[in-house]
Amino acid sequence: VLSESEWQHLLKLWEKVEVDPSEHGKIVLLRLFHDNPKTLEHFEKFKHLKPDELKHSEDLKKHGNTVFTALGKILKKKGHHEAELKPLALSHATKHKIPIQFLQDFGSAFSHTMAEKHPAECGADTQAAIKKFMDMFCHDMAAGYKEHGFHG
Ligand code: BLA
Repeated sequence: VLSESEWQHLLKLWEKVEVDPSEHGKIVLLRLFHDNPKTLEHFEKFKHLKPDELKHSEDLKKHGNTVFTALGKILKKKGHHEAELKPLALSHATKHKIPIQFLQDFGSAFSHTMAEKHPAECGADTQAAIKKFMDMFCHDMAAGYKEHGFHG
């Protein structure tokens, strides 16, 4: 459970992210694909692209926007995100089949990117809050996965 001050740190950071969610999403996803190349294999539309094509893909920006819009909606619920997570757990368990480990890898890529891009908004307190938030997200997604019989 996050404290009110931890949520405030995250919401303050998110004001920076919201200026350009597709660019933030793209950078985090490129980092995820670099850190764990297995994650890229789950994307029919990206896995055949050459590194340079991926880097300049408009479609990756579009997906980055999808991811970061969803993440922002979840974050703003400050833990009361059941309604937002339900469809996400369903699609990720039954359609995309994304192991929980990959969600954790996304969390690391997200945290590292934020620390690099927004150092002023990303002190030790905020980094700890990001970790708590992503742990909560992964935990709740895993619970949703189990309901659909996916033990990713
Ligand atoms: C699609 N992922 C989606 C969609 C949303 C998210 C809203 C479209 C709607 C849907 O299919 O449910 C949301 N994706 C997220 C969020 C995160 C994220 C909130 O990455 C991060 C916390 N999904 C993952 C991870 C991978 C992933 C880690 O969470 C990759 C390893 C894959 N998401 C993935 C794929 C699709 C998708 C393959 C379908 C993409 C497409 O073909 O359009």
